[in-house]
Amino acid sequence: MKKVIIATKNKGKLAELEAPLKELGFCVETLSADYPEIEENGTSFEENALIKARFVCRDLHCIAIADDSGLCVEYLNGAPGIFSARYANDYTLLPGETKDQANNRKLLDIMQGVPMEKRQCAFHCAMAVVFPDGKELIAHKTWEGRLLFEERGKNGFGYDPLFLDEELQLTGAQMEKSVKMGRSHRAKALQAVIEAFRTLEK
Ligand code: ITT
Repeated sequence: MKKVIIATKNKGKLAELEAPLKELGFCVETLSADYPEIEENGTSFEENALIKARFVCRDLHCIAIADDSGLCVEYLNGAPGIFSARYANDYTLLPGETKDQANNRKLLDIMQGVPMEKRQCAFHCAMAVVFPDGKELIAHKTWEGRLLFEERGKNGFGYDPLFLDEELQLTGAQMEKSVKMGRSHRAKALQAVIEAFRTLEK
């Protein structure tokens, strides 16, 4: 069985990647809680995904899979984009507030007064797989939707409560995980790299 390490410290991502990789027959390992932060100094989702996967592959001598993702809002010229995880770093957390909640609060503040017809947005995910022999696979997929005026739903993570899938009329946080994994940027990118992986093995 092929061993793969998921190079993420984000529990939301991990929850979405671990089960499908196991179902595909991989022996999945995760990073320890005290694993060092990897500096994401790339200028694109692809660069950052490769930085993370290369670092972990070289450090732990194992196939590594990493995802760099974020929400791009058209009205904000693509922000927060690659800075999605750190968007509200300039905000002081309210008592009991998580970083994800602060990011959502900042985005709602910045988008205050912008009407629904100008609130198109898309999740992006670049997924990278790096092999100890130097081979690399990368895929970049998106999930289009609209930014709501308030949070809806309790599932998922990050910007999910604000992201409306217009076809289903549900936010990412109102969907069951299995529904999100049938439609999301991450699910599509994972599928693409797995297909490329299978082709490599033939
Ligand atoms: P790792 O680098 O350890 O994987 P991270 O949280 O720093 O964790 P990113 O730099 O890729 O990861 O930032 C992704 C951010 O984009 C994440 O923190 C969420 O806020 C947001 N995001 C990405 N995918 C999402 C999804 O499916 N639903 C909601 N928010 C998402």
